[in-house]
Amino acid sequence: MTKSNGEEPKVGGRMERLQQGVRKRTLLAKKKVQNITKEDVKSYLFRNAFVLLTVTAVIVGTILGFTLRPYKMSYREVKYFSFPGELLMRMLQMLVLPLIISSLVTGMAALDSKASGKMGMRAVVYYMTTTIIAVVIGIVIVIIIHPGKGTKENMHREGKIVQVTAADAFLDLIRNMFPPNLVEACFKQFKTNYEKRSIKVPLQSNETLMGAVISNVSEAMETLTRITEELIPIPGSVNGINALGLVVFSMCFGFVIGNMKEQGQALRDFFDSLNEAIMRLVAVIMWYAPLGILFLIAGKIVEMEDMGVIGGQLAMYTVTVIVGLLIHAVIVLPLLYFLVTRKNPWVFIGGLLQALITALGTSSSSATLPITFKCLEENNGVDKRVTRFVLPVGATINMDGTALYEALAAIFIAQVNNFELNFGQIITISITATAASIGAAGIPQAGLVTMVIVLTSVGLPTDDITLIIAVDWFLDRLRTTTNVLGDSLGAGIVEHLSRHELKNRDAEMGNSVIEENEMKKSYQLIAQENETEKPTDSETKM
Ligand code: 7O9
Repeated sequence: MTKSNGEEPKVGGRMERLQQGVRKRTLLAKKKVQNITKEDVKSYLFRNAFVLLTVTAVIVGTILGFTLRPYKMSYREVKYFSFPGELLMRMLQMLVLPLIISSLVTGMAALDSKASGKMGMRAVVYYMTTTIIAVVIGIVIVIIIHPGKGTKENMHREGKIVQVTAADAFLDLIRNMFPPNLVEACFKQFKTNYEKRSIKVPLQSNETLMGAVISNVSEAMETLTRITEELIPIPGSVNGINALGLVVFSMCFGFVIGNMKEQGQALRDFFDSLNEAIMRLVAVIMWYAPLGILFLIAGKIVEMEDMGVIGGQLAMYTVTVIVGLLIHAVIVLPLLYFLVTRKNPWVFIGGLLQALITALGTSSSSATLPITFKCLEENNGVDKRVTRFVLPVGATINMDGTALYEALAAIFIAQVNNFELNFGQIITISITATAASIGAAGIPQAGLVTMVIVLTSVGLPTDDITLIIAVDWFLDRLRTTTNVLGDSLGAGIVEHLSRHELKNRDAEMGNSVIEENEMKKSYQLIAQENETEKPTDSETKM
């Protein structure tokens, strides 16, 4: 600053007042630090009660599980024991359906087409980037560590594999995007089934008989009577929410009522209110979550098979997956968040702790969705218009952990088979793994099915999936946690990138969530200041 205050009295005065304000706030903060009262500690504990309780639940659950293991409970007893955990799953899943519909409809309706288009583009670019990075990490890690030493003779096998046709799975995915019956879409997915049919090969025309191909009569007779067996695709369905169909419908519906001016107001209010009500129910369920998580984890530990079956290669494979997921979740995603927003990713992740632990306990990112919403909106203050729009879509199509896992598993299976993969095949695996993670929610009975598709794409034996099923339940939990983290950081990043559009929209509508929060904060501050000291002359003039 070269100019003196005297030259620009107006600006200087304003600056001074601003600095005074800042000084006063720092003083206030310092005072607070100096005398931490019992109330302060209490309120801190209360605010963090959920997180503390949840972390305790994980620890207690693990200890309880390992203490009960030696008693060798029967299957029935284990099921009774994990009952409180089962209840948590049911409660969470109960909320998913109304939650995704109401949040997507209001999320879309709250934005004009330009803003939602831009936000959608950003989200999709984020999803693609992180998924591709995840796949690359998976491939690089499995090639470096090389857990499959080229024998599978004495490896434990478990489970059975269904064969699927990639083309039919893909068509099912597209079909599921357009459910013919919305009510049915809430609990069923379309799935192509197969039926064996014996069919006589019909003779096309006289030409065949007389043609050069069939030269004598006996051969012609044989052709006439030949019966072939053919697998015929027939329409069928499996139980489970058709997330893709509901997401597509809700987005279109929200978009339409967003453009309906006054006529759409009733619907907008309805879905807004529905969303609010569901979030209140989530708050209630969150109190039960630690207990449920405790029993989910303890139950799983009691239930799991002896670790004896996990031989050298499978143990190495497990370690490889853990390392890959850790690199993605602890280094890549936080770094990406930092690079884009320039904010501390660990503060953000700290706010998500409960969602991450719930993901670990439930091994389902869709069941965790209600908690993810709550954590992002309340602990991290992410704008509701962003979470409502980005989180359901992320839960449906953005699965970094799954993509990393599928690519890594495919190459592991190639390694145990001594199957040399060339560069082209590795690229094929990356593409199919990415596609599988995006489409998983739309493919009936995904999970193993997508794995089969990835393996078939490069001609690997699908039966070898049975080699890795023994550890899948455990790795699934870690994948799910990575998926939830990816979705949540995505919401933070998209909010940061869309902050200008959101602000502009606020200025138009005057109903901002951010502004509301900021207003509340400044009111609180003013109230505090008034409490602690009487305003000085210079302040009253302001
Ligand atoms: C993992 F948006 C929602 F909430 F409605 C929604 C509902 C259902 C979103 C997704 C789904 C869904 O069916 N998802 C799904 C995910 C279906 C099959 C497989 C998977 C992959 O699951 C992950 C994995 O196994 O790697 C993981 N368990 O993120 O939940």
